[in-house]
Amino acid sequence: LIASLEQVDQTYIMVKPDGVQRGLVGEIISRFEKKGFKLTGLKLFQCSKELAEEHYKDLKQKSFFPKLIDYITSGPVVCMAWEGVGVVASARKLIGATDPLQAEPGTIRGDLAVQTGRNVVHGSDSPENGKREIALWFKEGEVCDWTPVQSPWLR
Ligand code: RTP
Repeated sequence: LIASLEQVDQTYIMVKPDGVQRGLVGEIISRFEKKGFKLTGLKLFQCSKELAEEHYKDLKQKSFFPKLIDYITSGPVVCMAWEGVGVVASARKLIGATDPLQAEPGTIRGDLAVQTGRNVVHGSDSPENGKREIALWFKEGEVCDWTPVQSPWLR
């Protein structure tokens, strides 16, 4: 009916171990669903130290890196791939600032988190990193491309 002229992107969203432990998985998934994005990958997963280090390799020199790796590997995470127009930037807005103290109310971190080191969710920071991170966290065949039967207004 209506073809979108905008670029469709993919982003990697992850509920971090604190989000899983606190029972926030459904709430977090719900925010992306309600916004109008399409879920293309989803799994509960205990990640290795090696995978966490690869994911956060750009932060290797930071003083908080060892603490970050301990945090991310401390329990299962929920890995998600989401698709949609402008999904990378839009997801970052829904998530809110890295430091929950700076995150606006209405954002996931603004509503649900208190500390930077326990900020419940991750979202890719560029379309390139979205693709890279989805390939890193999901095996071939785990990401599912499907066509919604309704709602040409959103997708
Ligand atoms: P994310 O990758 O998790 O979506 O976070 P981000 O882009 O908002 O933030 P980034 O600077 O890439 O940092 C990645 C994660 O590292 C932890 N962190 N701890 N000072 C600290 O203790 C500190 N700074 C960052 C956070 O969990 C942050 O989300």
